[in-house]
Amino acid sequence: MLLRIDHVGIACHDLEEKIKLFSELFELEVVTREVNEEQGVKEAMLRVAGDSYIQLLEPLSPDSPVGKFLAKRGEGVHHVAFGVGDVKLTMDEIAAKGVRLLDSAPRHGTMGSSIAFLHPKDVGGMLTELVQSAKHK
Ligand code: MC0
Repeated sequence: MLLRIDHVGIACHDLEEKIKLFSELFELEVVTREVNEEQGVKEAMLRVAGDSYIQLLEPLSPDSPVGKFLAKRGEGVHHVAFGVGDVKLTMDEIAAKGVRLLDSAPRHGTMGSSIAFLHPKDVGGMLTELVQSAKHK
């Protein structure tokens, strides 16, 4: 079902500061910077290897998912995203196992991907994202 760890999403207050930290510390290339209004984030993807990334997330507002997370828990790992071949199919397979989906249909994700989130309370406390990359569409 899962093809790879696509990315680890990290919530931060200052995107540029954390881009500097992660790119210098781990010698990572910044592949893209995007604003996703629907998800309420400004973000950057830093390639670790192949199609695996660190995703840095700064909220666009305090009442967005990442804004609320920062207020409650502070900076740190926000979610883990797994690559899948067909996000809709995987959503259906996972829903059939009784796990709550946070999206009823795939949404627009970074780098032209299609994404869906699973409720953290049903996945051992880990906010989980399914990612169908643009090249698998
Ligand atoms: C909340 N909880 C988490 C969590 N956020 N647990 C683990 N990891 C997180 N990130 C826990 C809370 O502590 C709480 O537990 C329970 O889940 C419900 O949280 P809440 O605070 O009552 O509810 P909300 O309103 O903050 O909603 C949380 C929820 C929401 C996960 C449902 O953030 C959501 O729908 N997220 C999916 C969308 C998203 O995160 N988008 C931003 C990344 P207790 O025990 O206190 O009840 S966008 C992205 O990443 C895109 C750009 C991409 O990759 O392409």
